[in-house]
Amino acid sequence: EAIVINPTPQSLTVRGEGFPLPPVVGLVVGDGTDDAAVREVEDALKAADVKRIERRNAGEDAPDTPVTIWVGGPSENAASADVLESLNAEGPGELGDEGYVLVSDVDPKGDRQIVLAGSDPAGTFYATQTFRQLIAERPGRDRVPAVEIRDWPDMPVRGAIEGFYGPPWSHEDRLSQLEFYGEHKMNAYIYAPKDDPYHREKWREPYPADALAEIQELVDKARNEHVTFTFAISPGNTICFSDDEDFRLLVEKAQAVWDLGVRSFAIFLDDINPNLRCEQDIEKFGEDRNPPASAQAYLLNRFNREFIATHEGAERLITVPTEYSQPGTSPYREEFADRVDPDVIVQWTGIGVVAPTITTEDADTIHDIFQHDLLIWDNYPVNDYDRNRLFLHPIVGRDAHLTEHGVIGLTANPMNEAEASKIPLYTIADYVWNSAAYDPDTSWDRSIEYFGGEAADALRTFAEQSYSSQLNETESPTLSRLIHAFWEGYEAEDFDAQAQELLEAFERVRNAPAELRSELKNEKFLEEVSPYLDKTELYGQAGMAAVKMLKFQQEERDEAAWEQRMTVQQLSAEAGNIPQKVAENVIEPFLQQALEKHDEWIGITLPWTVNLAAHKPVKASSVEVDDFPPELAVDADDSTRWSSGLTDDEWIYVDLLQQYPINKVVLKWETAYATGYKIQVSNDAEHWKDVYVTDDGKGGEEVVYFSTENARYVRMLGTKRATNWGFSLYEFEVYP
Ligand code: LTM
Repeated sequence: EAIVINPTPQSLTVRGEGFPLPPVVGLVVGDGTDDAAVREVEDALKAADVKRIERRNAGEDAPDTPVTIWVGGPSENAASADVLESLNAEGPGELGDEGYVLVSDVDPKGDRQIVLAGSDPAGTFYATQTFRQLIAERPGRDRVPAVEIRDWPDMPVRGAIEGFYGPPWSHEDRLSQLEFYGEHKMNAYIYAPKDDPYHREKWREPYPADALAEIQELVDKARNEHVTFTFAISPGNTICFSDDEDFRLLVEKAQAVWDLGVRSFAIFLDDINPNLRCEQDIEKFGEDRNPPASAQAYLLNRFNREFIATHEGAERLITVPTEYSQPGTSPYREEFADRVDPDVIVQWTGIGVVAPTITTEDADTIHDIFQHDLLIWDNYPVNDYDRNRLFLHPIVGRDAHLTEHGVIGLTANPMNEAEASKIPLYTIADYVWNSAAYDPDTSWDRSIEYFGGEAADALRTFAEQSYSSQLNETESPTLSRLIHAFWEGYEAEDFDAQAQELLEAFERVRNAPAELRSELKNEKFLEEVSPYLDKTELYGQAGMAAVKMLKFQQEERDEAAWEQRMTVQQLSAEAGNIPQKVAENVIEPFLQQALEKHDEWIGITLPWTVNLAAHKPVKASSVEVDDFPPELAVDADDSTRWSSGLTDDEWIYVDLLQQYPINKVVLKWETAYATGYKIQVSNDAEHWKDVYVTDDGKGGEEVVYFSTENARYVRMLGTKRATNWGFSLYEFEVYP
């Protein structure tokens, strides 16, 4: 049984067979041993079914137990050094900050010893996290392996930044995240939710008492997990940078959380209008090379000197400049670099807001420009810019040696879905701790096993349907591969094996949601991803029907194939009503292609007198009068009508429920309405293509022809109004 530890340790040597964990275990702690570390060991032992822990302080007689655990490095527990020596192992002295040694073995006297010794308390805490994973129940393992682990982090700052737009995480989400970070040796959490009003718009206002009470709890939790809680504030849109009163309010806000135990602060300047607004700033900085950068630097330095420097124990100030993602230099960046105090840490997203890759060359370039320590603000797996997607693949595309190029760490900006974020965050914890050993595929497999437990297979199938992003092109890796093989076989008229494999894969997709709902012990996750589960199930079922349809077709069982076809169409339409995206560009195109193959087989040529839009789902940008909903434009009744709103971009679109080759639209409408309009088509209701554009609308009954397009959605868009009345469309007809 392989030893699985996340993040992957820098060095792990197996020293022997190991030994079973007995019901009674001795624990020796020093006066200075980290409390959180001791608590972790005790919890881990209880979880591993140890019935009694005999605890002693260093200096007392060692407990006479079959296995003894020594917790604390040289600065915490002097006794552990002797035990390490008896086990012929070096101490953690050379390993640097947060490093640790974990040795479990039998000493020359035959005593079974386990030493968890950090180079500092955080290191000891991490040793206990590794120990917890080492003894966690695993099939095929009932022993504590005899190992020597010498471990340390690559990146000094490792963690997450709650820096997204949209619904902030709940208090419970945050507490659970902090625990997760501690377990996976991440040491940073930056509190910066864009839609916490007190963080941005209402930055001047103090937090209400209940919010402060929650922050207090988070700060305490973070401390227990060896996570630095950074309190961030984003005043850039409304602050007068040189104003004393504004500065006083900023300090007051910081002081309120300092009093709760916060020791790390960030002032963020991203996504703001950088132009100076107040007269005082214009007068003070207006003549500088780059006034916005100059004003921002003034504020940052003032806070750095008057707050950070005067508060003993405060960490280095963190900021993100307004130009955080651009490729090269600029007057803003140069001014910012020159003026901001050198000890301020500058966050940077990589090149691009969501950077597909972050290379050592990129880091060199940006470090040369900013001349400050860089902390990556990694916009993966954040999904605030695409709220109907999940990003669940492992982190990829970040170079293994960024710390040699001006980077001191990485904080990942996660999804609004906190629990789901843990799947990629697990791999991020792995990458930031031991970048050179990081392997995305194995890290992801471990993440799925860890998160999924007994439902890991179902979770893998589900997560594979949210696997692509700007960092990773491959969506649904298993299905994509099997679909490709299936079509190859289909064209060669020999696809029995491929069809069977694909059918089974779709069956797994169909079953995964129900399995997760019954077996995964994570209600919060199930709630977060509920619509994705629904859609996955529908797509799995539809995929199965599509494969069967083509098999029946091959067997010339026409009626059976037709029945499956109806199922495909029905399920695909149902799935299409769920806006969340699942297996984007994989399952739906497969279904459409399968339908087309069936069309070809049965020789469907659509009668071109059939109005495909009649009674199909329809949407419109607005309904001016309640009695005139868009359905009335597709009800095949020329006397009833949809009535639009009064803007210059009124659209109405119809979903044909599957792709058809279309080339004609008929509009029956008020002559007096729009003189300009366009007809557009789409297959996903997101990316639209113009097929007809005019500035010369006639009104009445207008017949519009265009070259044949395969499309599922068709819309018309009023662009130029003839009157200031609402727009009345009696009928919107679409023909093949
Ligand atoms: O990335 C930065 C520095 N700022 C914002 C984030 O708040 C936001 O979450 C991401 C992703 O949309 N993009 C940004 O520009």
